[in-house]
Amino acid sequence: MSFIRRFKPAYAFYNLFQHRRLAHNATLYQKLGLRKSYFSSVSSQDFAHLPARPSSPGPSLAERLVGNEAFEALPAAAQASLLGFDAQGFAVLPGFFSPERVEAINTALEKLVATGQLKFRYRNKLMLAFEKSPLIRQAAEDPQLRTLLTALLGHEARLFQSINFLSGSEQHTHSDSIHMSTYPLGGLIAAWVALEDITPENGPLHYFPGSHQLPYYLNADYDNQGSAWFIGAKDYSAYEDFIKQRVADLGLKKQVFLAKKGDIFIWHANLLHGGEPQTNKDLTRKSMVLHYFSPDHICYHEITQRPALLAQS
Ligand SMILES: O=C(O)CCC(=O)C(=O)O
Repeated sequence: MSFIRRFKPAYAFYNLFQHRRLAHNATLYQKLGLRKSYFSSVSSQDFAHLPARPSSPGPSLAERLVGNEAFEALPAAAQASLLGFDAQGFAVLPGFFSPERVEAINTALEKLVATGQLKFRYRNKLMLAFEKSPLIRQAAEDPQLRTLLTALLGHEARLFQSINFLSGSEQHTHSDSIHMSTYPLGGLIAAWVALEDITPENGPLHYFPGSHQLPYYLNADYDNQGSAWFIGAKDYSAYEDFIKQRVADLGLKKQVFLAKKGDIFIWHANLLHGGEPQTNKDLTRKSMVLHYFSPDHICYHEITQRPALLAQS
């Protein structure tokens, strides 16, 4: 990584002009007695002296779900999957979005791409489509979905980011917590929506059931903490190699999600997951990942040690 991209004050300078989108963290810093400005660099190192988790766990998952209208309206299979979230680190909601809704999302997205309003970044990612399409925002903020995510998270689930794919992500196994971390840990949840049927050829999502119970592997775990002035110098591949080795050492068993159009796969902040290779490049792999943060948590990007900017409303 280039010298300037590692230089923390360069990020802080940019963030100086982002007060509206960063002020939420400043309030939480104050509560924790951290001497930090809203624009300052932040990473897990800043919280090393604090307890990793809240002392009182709150109501159980079953207490948060059962009796909840959004939960009671679901078929038994989806309910059972949600009730297994704490143990498995994921849940599946089969056919949660209707074919019509999925088609409307695909059409809105195609238009955004065709008109140049949305461009591919980081190879094949279409970021933050919901900021440009009210229809996609409505889907991402679907009240029933958000209620369920809030119950799983145990905190309000507020939409932070969306990523649309038209081809397989082919991302190596990782936990979202290396990219989007929180203090206390675990204040993030993701929903992955199949926008078409997914087959073994078009790069399905993979995941490791129960892996969310592993430690949160952060910068210090692969020796990438950097210094007061610079973020860590290691390439992202060093993190991927570290995770690959953990998966092998622990003998974790991978599963692949062959989704049907409209299915939703929800994952925990620390579930190891990624995208399988797309073996048939003639196919599309349409999907949308939605990340939600709890506003009660400090949200930041661990690798780049930047505070997370709230989505535009
Ligand atoms: O959609 C995929 O293949 C994986 C996406 C992913 O890993 C992520 O967004 O964190």
